[in-house]
Amino acid sequence: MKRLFFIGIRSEFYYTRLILGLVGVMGYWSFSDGLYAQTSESSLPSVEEPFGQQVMISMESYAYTPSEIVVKAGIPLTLTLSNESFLVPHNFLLDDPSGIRLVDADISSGDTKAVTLTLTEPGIYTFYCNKQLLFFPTHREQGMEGRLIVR
Ligand SMILES: [Cu+2]
Repeated sequence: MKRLFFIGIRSEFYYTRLILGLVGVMGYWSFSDGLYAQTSESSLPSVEEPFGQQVMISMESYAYTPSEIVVKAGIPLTLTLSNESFLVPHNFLLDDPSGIRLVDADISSGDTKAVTLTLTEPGIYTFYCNKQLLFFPTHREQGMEGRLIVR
């Protein structure tokens, strides 16, 4: 299972964030769980992501890549969903830990859609595709599902 540890929009905004962090304009937080241990900015004060969290998810037959995503609670999250399948429609259903549907997005073959939401409760959210051709198993049953871990 592939893992994606979200670390912010590094390329474009890294230096802006670095400078803002150094002058301490917007405060900072620290993480003790090692989530940022692999980044060079881990020891520097960091500002809240001013542009939110961005995650790209590609949809194939029958999988999401990545299928496991770790994000932070309370910060807007934009999921950009791309259907890479040829002639196969997919959807993206996201349920919260108690099973309440938060996102229901249909994405046609070759299309891309962005969904923005803010998840305030830490926990394990599940996402999957329930499309189905005739009497065949659903896409979820064929492996098209994943986990969104909110910390
Ligand atoms: Cu599907």
